[in-house]
Amino acid sequence: MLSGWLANTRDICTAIPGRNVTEKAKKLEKCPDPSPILVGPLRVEFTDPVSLDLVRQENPRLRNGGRYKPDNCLALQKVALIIPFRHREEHLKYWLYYLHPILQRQQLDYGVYVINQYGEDTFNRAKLLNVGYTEALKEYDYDCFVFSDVDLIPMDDRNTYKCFSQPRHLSVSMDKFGFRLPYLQYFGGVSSLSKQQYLKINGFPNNYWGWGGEDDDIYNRLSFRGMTISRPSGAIGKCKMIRHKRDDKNPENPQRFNRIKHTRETMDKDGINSLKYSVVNVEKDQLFTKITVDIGKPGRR
Ligand SMILES: [Mn+2]
Repeated sequence: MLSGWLANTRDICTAIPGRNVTEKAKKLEKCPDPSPILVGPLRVEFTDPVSLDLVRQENPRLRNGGRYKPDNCLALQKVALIIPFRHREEHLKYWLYYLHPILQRQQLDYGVYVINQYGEDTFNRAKLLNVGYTEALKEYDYDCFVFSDVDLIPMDDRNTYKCFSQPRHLSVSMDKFGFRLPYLQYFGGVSSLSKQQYLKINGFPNNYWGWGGEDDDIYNRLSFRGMTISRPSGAIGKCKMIRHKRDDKNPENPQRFNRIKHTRETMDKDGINSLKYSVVNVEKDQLFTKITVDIGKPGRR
């Protein structure tokens, strides 16, 4: 009772007229780490369809563009969530349905960026991730980037979608792989890098067209720059993948085996410093910012 009364008194004091908003914002204390409102293991199923309207209704505190920050404490990190995308509307609905409440409980200052590859040429996941990094930074001073496939949903909200002192692999225990890592160097699915970690490796490769290999190239880059992979435990890192058929325009990349042998020579000239693309459209929804981009198509070599 007494502490409640004191808290109220303090609220009244900070509400003295004349104090401006910036001054009030400075008074916010840092959010506790870990967040005290996490619930742990979650039920994740893809049987009942969800609608964007339902997700909007259930997340009334989101600001336009899929932005959120806690209003009673200062978030520890400013996180941009980057989702490479094309023709996966159904998966995106589930992603938004499950992730928005989780990210809010994790008390992050975050924004969701869906990076939609324009046209029907071969898909290029890593290049879309580079675009997401660039476009998100144009909007806000993000210090952390979480790169997530659209079809992966964490099964425990203690798997915090933030950055760590080493690059983080978050999807360590996928149902698709029997809830284990397929191999020790695996860095696919969901990962996070701070701005500093990302720049240290010149971002991601732009020339992996089609399925596979780009995540191993990213792993090579990190290890060649002396970094190691941070991971949650297998229990906390459990996640579910939405079952789907291979996309038509995302065939296995036959060049990937050769490419990942040469990361050391290619990484300094192919990456964020050589990224070229053009923005075709930007859509701002309550649940996301969707940026449609023309990233070209595979060249020779
Ligand atoms: Mn998939």
